[in-house]
Amino acid sequence: MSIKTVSTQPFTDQKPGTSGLRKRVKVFQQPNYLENFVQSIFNSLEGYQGQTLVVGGDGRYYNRQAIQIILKMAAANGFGRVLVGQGGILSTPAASCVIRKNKAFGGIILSASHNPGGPDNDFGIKYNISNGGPAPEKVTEAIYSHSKEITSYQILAAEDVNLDKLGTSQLGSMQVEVIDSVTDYADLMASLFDFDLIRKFIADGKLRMCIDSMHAVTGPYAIAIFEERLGAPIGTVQNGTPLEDFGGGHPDPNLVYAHELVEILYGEGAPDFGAASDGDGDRNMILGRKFFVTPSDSLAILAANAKLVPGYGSALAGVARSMPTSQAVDKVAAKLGMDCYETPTGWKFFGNLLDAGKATLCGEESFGTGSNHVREKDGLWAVLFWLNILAVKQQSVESIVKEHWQTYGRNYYSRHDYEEVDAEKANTLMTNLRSLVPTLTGKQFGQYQVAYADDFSYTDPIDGSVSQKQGIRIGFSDGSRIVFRLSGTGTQGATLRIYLESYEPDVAKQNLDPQQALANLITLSDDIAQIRQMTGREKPTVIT
Ligand code: G16
Repeated sequence: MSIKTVSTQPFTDQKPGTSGLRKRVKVFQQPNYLENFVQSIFNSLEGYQGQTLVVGGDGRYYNRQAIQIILKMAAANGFGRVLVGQGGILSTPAASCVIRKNKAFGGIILSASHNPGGPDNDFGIKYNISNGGPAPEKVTEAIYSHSKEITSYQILAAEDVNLDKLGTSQLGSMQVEVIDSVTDYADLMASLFDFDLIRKFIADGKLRMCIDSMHAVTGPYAIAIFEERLGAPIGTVQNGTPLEDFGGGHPDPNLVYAHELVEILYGEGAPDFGAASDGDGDRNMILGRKFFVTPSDSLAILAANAKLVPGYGSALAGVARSMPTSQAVDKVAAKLGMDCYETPTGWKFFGNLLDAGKATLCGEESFGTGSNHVREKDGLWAVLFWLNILAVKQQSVESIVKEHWQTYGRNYYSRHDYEEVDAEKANTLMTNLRSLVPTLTGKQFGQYQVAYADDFSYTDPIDGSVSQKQGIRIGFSDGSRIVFRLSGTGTQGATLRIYLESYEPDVAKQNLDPQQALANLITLSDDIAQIRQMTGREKPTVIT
């Protein structure tokens, strides 16, 4: 087996976004496109010779082909060992778990998360560092710099590796170990949650649930954990076989795309609990019977009840949320006397806080919750956290949430997305807003007075790195907020996100529909940003 050095030319569009490089499959299938990016990752690293790399993905179209290329390039570039999930499958949190458990140098995860899969849809690749978390900005910037200068890559001329058979084989001087995709992760979950209690709760018939894996990566994990280890009836996990095109669906666990689950939980004879995960298993949606838990509330409720869960029984070090996530968890942190950090959007910004022991739980409005057990957000972990709380409290999801609002007040919350907007128009809208920002403080808009307005900038408290222009915040004197930012994960045009939040301490006023409660703010957001005029859209594509 010989190492080939292949001449190549740079592509100009390999700048990683919020979470790695996401493009159409067809873009990745261009000659040298994937190879250039993988070589740029390796070129940006130091000291990996002879070390271990973890590789796996969410099973979407092009996963297997990409893995074969990566294995041969890792061998040619001098890695000592690669651990790859069986069939090329590793959920994002499981990959993080495997990197940490094996003290690997890093990992490459293949996923475009919740974006649809298939030959005409999306693919993605991201690099995770040795703590198991997404590469921080200084690493992704270095990868991007290398991608602009690359002239050649190295690849081993070799047969494909059999990804379906567990065990070890040799690829040049590198060892390839095909590992069980589920066991390490499921063991970690069993070490954090009271599986005996949850199993009994299910066996006693006190909890009927439905878990929707949306034909994406969590199927095998969910079946192993909920049906096999916790004894839930077979069939509890639906859409549990990972498919290359996710069965034609959009594996995004929200009320719009997880409609199959929503219909069950809002239908006749609905079960007590429902949950869905996304393409790569790091997102979650939690439902009670005829009841939706917003991700921001979910984070706050997990934090408030963490003492009930074995893995988190002693005090939490602190909590962290991304800037656009509602301030519900801030209230919990204040009451429990712990620190609460506000970071830019992107799980990578939690890594330093978790490593430094400053935060134990983290979460984002984008259906992501997690803790210091790995360095990625973790969908099934969030489901198990909820099950553990339900089993201890023996209450319904709805009553737990409503009790929480009584204690802490309710943060009404909604995100309005305008997808695939013309990029130039979206950028102009943001530029206009930026120029308005310095003039807004103190201004009155109907019932709302602007208390502050800025373009969010974050200084990492651990390494001092600064991330600017992370979204425009307009805060009002009654605690309401509007945030505007452009998504960093879309693959077509631009996605404009508007995050709306208001605070309601009065229990008598906590039962409104969020769109109704936020109606005035929604109108105001359009007045300030001229969304309809600038985008040419009458309404958002997705409301969550
Ligand atoms: C990724 C990031 C998250 C982020 C989300 C949305 O999630 O890991 O931190 O909140 O994208 O980002 P944006 O608003 O820029 O589109 P995932 O699940 O897509 O990997």
